[in-house]
Amino acid sequence: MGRLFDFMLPENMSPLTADYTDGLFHFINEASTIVLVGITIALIYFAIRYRRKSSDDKTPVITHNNKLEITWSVIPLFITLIIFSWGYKGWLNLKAVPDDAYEIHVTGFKWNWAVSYENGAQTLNEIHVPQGTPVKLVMKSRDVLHSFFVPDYRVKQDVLPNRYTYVWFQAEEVGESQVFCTEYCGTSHSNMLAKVIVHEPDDFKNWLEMNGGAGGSGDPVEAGKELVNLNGCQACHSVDGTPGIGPSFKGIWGKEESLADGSTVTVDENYVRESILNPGAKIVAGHDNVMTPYEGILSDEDITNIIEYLKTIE
Ligand code: HEC
Ligand SMILES: [Cu+2]
Repeated sequence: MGRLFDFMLPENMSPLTADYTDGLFHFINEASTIVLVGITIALIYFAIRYRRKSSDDKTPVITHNNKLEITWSVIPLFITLIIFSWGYKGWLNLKAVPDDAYEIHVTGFKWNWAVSYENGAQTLNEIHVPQGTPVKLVMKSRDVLHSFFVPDYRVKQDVLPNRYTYVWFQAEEVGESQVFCTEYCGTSHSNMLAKVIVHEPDDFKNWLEMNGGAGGSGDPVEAGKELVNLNGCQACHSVDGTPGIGPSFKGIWGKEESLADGSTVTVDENYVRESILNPGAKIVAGHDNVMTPYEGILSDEDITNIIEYLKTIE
């Protein structure tokens, strides 16, 4: 059923988490509208009824009115208590993850969302979930504070380094919902976007099986390319020469790179390795030190594969 303020909300795609929030949202807005209309009518009525009618009209001295003052204190107190207990119940509901929830791990980092599934499947900026199933996202950050927000599900939660946080939802319809980062986290914060992609449960199983088990093609260039895609390097590095937050990978191999301290360095295996594991060690001129170190995230073999891939980007 339509309500007055429906136009302010995106469609509710996860009633189990959204219903409390929406109910309270509508209550606050509708109650405020009633109060606004009531006050406006009273204001106009009093202005006309008690306007100055002749030059010797005198305003009587009124000190106070106990009944009136108690009334206008107690009624708002009750309204506030209703809003508080409603909000508190909704918050408890968001914190109480159903026992049978399906778990997916999400890592936020500048400026991507990396996602991993029970069988080792990985995606970047896409969270694949089964329809009609409670899903729990276990989240952490690799660098600064981020915040995970899906308006369609009415869930939002800070994502922190060195600590796990979580959200849950149950998407009832097959389709896609937008994810935003809602904690300012640097230059490309507004591009830190992802999609939740909802599959029918059987389709989800198939999708998971097809994507499980890390890439077995055995080709280092292909493996390197996949690593670059899955690790979000492209949020900052283009492969076609387009300038970005970081230098483009196009033609990078073997070139003389100018550094911020005025020196130069040849882009070779060791320089790339250091740039990935400890990006702050040598800063490329014209760029800021904003790359999050991949120490502990990419293995030696991963880096070797990435290097083989970089060599091919001409
Ligand atoms: C948050 C943005 C960001 C992400 C994500 C990122 N980088 Fe960087 N990267 C930079 C910036 C900025 C620089 C230049 C400043 C510096 O030297 O640290 C840089 C420098 C580099 C360099 C040196 C480039 C040169 O021309 O000298 C390499 C190599 C590199 N990054 C590789 C990677 C790889 C591989 C990934 C993914 C695994 C990655 N980066 C992810 C921002 C990023
Ligand atoms: Cu962010």
